[in-house]
Amino acid sequence: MFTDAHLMQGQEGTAIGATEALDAGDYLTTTHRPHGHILGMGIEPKRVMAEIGGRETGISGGRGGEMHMFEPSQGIIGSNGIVGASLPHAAGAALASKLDGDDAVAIAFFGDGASNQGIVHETMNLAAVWELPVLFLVENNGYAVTLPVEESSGPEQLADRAAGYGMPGKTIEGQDVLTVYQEVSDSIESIRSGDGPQFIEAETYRYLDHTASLTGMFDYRSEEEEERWHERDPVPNFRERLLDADIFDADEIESIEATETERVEESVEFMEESELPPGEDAATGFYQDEEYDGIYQPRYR
Ligand SMILES: Cc1ncc(C[n+]2csc(CCOP(=O)(O)OP(=O)(O)O)c2C)c(N)n1
Ligand SMILES: [Mg+2]
Repeated sequence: MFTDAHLMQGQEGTAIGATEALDAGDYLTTTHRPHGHILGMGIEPKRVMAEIGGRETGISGGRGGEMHMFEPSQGIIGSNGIVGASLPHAAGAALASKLDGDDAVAIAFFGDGASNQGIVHETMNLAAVWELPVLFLVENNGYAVTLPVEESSGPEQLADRAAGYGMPGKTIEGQDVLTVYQEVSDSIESIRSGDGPQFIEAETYRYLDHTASLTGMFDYRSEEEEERWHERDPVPNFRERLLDADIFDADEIESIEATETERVEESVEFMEESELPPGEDAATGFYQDEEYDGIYQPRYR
């Protein structure tokens, strides 16, 4: 068995910059395109790869696939196949944090397409009214499957909507990991201090098609547009910045890249060698059981 995947190459700057700005104890909810966020939270690549492959060694025991990846002990309360559902889940975590009096912040990732869902507006409004400690971060990659954001959304910038919810909003360059880290850190600091929710629009781009199985099936983006966004590719641009600032030399960068490539290859091998969950155990972990203690922990780990 091999499930399809919503790949996120091109969006690394936003995923890594934003997750790096979170503290231990904070919460994260994400979308159908979650790999960067989950890896950014420190989950081992082999557990993510195994989940994509439906293996028992995956982050959700192979029962969820990429759209149901959870690790509550590390604040990950889920990737999600329902477009827009990451927002109410994050707001719920933020409400719990506020009621408990801890200083945790929740971050909800969502897409430009999701930003037009009814539940998104309802959640942002209520979060503002209740002054919840939550950051709404829309990854505006320009498209919902093939629909351009200009044809789905009214405002010039999605962040312009923040004023209508009664919260601060800003549009940032999502392709530069350091900018994202700085901007998200600033917002989180303000949210943690009790200033209420904020809205960030990160401008980004996905280099591949909506899902792996849809590769090349639709012609909706010009070569010129794709080239323009490749010039803003977060990975080589960050490599250049590290070299320019003498943080690493070329040999060190090469060695880091070789190590990481090997980690990815080992993750694929790990997935291929791992077992599928046993059929008789297929429903385990789906429902609350007697051992439920408020924090859901699958029994099959
Ligand atoms: C409520 C709902 N409607 C429709 C879909 C089908 N669907 C899955 S992803 C997607 C596009 C989402 O676009 P966007 O929010 O911009 O995220 P991106 O794929 O660009 O990361 C759609 C329409 C769904 N999963 N859930
Ligand atoms: Mg999109």
